[in-house]
Amino acid sequence: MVTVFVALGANLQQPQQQIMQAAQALATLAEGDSFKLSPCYRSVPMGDVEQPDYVNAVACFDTSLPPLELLDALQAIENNQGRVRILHWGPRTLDLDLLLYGQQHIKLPRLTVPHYGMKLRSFVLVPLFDIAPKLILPCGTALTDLVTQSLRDELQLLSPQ
Ligand code: ROI
Repeated sequence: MVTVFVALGANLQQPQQQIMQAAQALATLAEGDSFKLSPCYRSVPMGDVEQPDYVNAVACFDTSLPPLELLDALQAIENNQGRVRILHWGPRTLDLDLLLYGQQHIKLPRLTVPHYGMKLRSFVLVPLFDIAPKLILPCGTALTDLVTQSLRDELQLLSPQ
């Protein structure tokens, strides 16, 4: 069994509802009552594509699924919520990124863990900190050393729906 962290992002078709629906689906992958979901945040889109603001959150749970089976399960949830990817870095109804799989480093054609961009993204680090303030990343960095007030200021905390 490992503890995994998954980033959720959506910016189309009632994004906060997309996140809550995805969280329910993710919870079915969790062992016991291990499932946790951060608050949702509104964030300005990263990248050059003009698109609506995102809603982002992070989930954490224990699972006995191996990495690629977990990835398949995440992609099935994305597809079930009507994900179509028209543009690389473009808008989407739901994006689920596997951030961390225990303390493992994984490099496969389909999957790189830890997620390559996570240490630079306020919309990942801040909700991750909400649910795991004491987390040490596999590279040895303490999450608390990465989460600054200026990162928090980039996000708008949303009320629960
Ligand atoms: N920007 C924000 N704010 N949130 C995301 O989840 C997100 N996801 C992406 C890109 C297009 C990189 N930008 C994003 O995939």
